[in-house]
Amino acid sequence: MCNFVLLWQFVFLNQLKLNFCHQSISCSMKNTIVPFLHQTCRNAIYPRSNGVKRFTVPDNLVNWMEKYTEYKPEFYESSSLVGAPYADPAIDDTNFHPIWNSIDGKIDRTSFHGEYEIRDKYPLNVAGRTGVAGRGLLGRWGVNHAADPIVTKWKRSNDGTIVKHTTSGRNIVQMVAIQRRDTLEWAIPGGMVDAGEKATATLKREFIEEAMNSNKVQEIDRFFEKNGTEIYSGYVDDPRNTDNAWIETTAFNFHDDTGDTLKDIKFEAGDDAGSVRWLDLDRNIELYANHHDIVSKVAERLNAHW
Ligand code: RP5
Repeated sequence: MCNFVLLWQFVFLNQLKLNFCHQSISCSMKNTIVPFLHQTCRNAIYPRSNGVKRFTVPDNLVNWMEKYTEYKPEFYESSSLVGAPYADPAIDDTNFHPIWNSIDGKIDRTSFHGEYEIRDKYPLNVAGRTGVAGRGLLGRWGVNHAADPIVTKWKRSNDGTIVKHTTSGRNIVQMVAIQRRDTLEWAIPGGMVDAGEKATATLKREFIEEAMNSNKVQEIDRFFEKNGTEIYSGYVDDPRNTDNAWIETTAFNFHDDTGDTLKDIKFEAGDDAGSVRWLDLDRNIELYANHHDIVSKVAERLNAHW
């Protein structure tokens, strides 16, 4: 099954490369491809960096294959990473011997987009230039794996009937969204995969930590076990990405079709979340990073309003 999914992804991504080669970033000698142009991690001040300005990267120079001789991005690495248990050592640390593009002990350094290049010791972002070198706020050099649980139910009126959208006539689906404390944007309640952890375990752990504050854990455990469907695995256009460190996620949809399982669960903002709420899905919602594109796949899967 797993091999089948990987084969399908390979065929699908290569098909995208053929169909949308003007938009996709086929980075190189190595066989990496991200089927969209990253935006959020370009041409701005790097988050929480005290003003580190990203080097300007025009659309046509995102691709590493394009020559950009003037390109001299600032190197930035947050001091919060020094000695942090979730972080790699500095790239020059004599005890640091990463095995790139591999499962390196407990750390998954593989990319969903194929083999990435290592240039002068540094892994190169699979989606191209970002305007900042180093790893910024991200703990791992290269791929930083995350997991995103998209918990959904149908919007219902007080008498229990499903609410349809007045224009599209389709059922409205709602997801549990959190408001991130760092950017105040609404987001999927996802988080980073810990060393040695499976992404499927991260989905549940992060959802409980961020949206439930640990109530009704057993109910959510059972719900997650029975209802998960993978809807996306790949690059996240996260504002923290750099030339040498980036986020890739595995996103699952957990849908409560009858609404019975989730109705008794009280959602409460945990750890990194300022607030939590049911959010109606619609193409006009604004979400963190490229979560908008990721949740659009849920609406499509459920044939819901978008
Ligand atoms: C996004 O950041 C991922 O999609 C995931 O939702 C999140 C993980 O980072 P933290 O919430 O742990 O900061 O790129």
